[in-house]
Amino acid sequence: MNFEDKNVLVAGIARTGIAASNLLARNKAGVTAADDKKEEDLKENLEKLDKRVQIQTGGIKTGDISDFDLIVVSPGIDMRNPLFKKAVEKGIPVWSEIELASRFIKKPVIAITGTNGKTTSTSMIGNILQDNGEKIYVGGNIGFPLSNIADQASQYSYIILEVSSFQLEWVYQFKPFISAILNITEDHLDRHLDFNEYVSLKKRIYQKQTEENYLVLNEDDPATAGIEPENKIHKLLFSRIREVEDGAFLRKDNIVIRLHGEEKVVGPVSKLKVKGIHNIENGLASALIGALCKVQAETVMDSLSHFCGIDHRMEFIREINGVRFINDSKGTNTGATMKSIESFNCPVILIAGGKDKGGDYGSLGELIKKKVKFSILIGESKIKIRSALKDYNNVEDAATLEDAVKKASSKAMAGDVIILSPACSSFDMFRDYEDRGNVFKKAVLSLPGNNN
Ligand code: UMA
Repeated sequence: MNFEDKNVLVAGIARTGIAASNLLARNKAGVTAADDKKEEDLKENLEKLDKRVQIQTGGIKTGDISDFDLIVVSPGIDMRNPLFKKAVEKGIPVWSEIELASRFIKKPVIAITGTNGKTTSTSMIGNILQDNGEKIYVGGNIGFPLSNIADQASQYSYIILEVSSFQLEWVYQFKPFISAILNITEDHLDRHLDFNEYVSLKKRIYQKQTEENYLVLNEDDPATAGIEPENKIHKLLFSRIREVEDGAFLRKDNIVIRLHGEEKVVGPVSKLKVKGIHNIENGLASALIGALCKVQAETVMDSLSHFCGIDHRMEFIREINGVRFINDSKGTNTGATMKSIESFNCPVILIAGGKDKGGDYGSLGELIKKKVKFSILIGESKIKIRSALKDYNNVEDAATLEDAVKKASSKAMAGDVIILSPACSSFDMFRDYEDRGNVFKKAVLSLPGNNN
C-alpha cells in the first residue's frame, strides 16, 4: 500500500493514534494527528509522535476537511461523531486503525473477538504458537496497536489480534486467516445503538474472509451458535456441551479436536490452571486455533496447562485468614461478572459498579440474590444495580474502592471469597480497568492480617 503524498487525518492521540500516525509518517504520508483534549493534557503522548506529524489539539475540527485523502480513527471515538458524517458526505474514506495497519500485512492474522474471554484467548493462542517455536506478535485491543509493527510484519509467522467492536466499525478489507467470535452478550450499549448493531459489528470480523480462511464460533452461546456467514468460509465450532462435527469439544474431561473427520485428543481440561466455565471455552477455542496452525496436540496441552491467566481477570491477590481476594477488574459487563460469580463454589462477597454502559442488570441481580452473600456497590451505576436487587438486603454502598475493600473484608469469614468484578466500565472513577485493578490490589495488600 502506497501512502506517499497522501494527506491523512488521524483522530485521537493515545496509543492507537500515536502508532497509526507514526506508521503513516514512516511511510511518507502527510499526517495530522488531532484530539479533543488540550495540548497540556496530552504532553506525554505528543512527545511520542514522529516529528513529521502535524498536531491539532483542543478539538478535532470538523470544518474544512477536504484536504484529507483519508481519516484513520481511534477506537475510543464514536462512529457517530459529526466528523465522520462529513467525511462520508465528501467521499473521504474513514478507516479503523486495524484497517490501515492490516493493509501493510501479508502474514497470517488470527483475530479474536467476543464480549468476554478475548484477552485470555488471545494470550493463550499467543502462548501456544510461541511454545511451538513461532515468532509472533500479540496485539490489538489487548493494548498494543497493530500499527506498531505493521510495516515490519514480515518477520513474524503469525499476528494474533484481540479485536473489539469499536475497532470493527470502519473495516473493509480486513481479512484474517482465522477469525473467532467467542460469545456475544450485552455490552457497550452506551456506544452502539442496540444489541443488534453490536452483533453486526462483531460479524464484520469475517466479512472479507474466503474459502481458505477459518471462522471459529461458540456453539454454546445463543448469539454465535446461529451465525451462518454468507461468504464461503470454513466454519468451525467449539462446545463444552456437545460433540461438534467439525471443531473442538469435551469428551468427559478431555479436549478433543475433530477436523475433516479426524479426531485428536489434546488432553484433560482439568489440567488448566485457569478455572471457570469461561476458561474451558477459551481453552477449547485456543486449542482449536492451535490445531488449525498445525501445532501438535501435546504442545497445545502443555502450553494450556502452563497458562496462568492475565492480570485483572480472576487474578488471585492474597488470602487473609482464610478469605481469598480476587481482582476481576476486567469484568466490565454483566455477562463477565455472572460467569465469574458462577465459577465459585464458596460464599462470594462482590464489589461491583462503575460507569454504566446502558445495559440491563436484571439477570445479574437474580444471580446475586441466589449466590452472593453480600454486595458492595461503587460508582455511577450504584442506583441502577440496586434497583435490580429488590428484596435483597445484603447490600451497601461505598464511596471509594478502598472503602469497599474494607467493608467487604469486615463482612467476610474464613472460606469466603471477595471479588472485585464491576460489571461496568471504570471511567467514572479511574483512568481505565487496569488503574481500577491496581487500586484494588493496593487496598487489599494494605489490609492488616496474616497471609495464608
Ligand atoms: N478522543 C477524542 N475524541 C473523542 C474520543 C476520544 O479526541 O470523541 C481522544 C481522547 O482524548 C484520547 C484518545 O482519543 O486522547 C483516546 O483514544 P482511545 O480511547 O481509542 O485510546 P487508545 O489508547 O488508543 O486505546 C485503544 C483502545 N481503547 C478503546 O477502545 C476505548 C484500547 O482498548 C486498546 O488497547 C488500544 O486502543 C490499542 O489497540 C481498551 C478498551 O477499553 C483496553 N477497549 C474496550 C474494551 O475492551 O471493552 C473496547
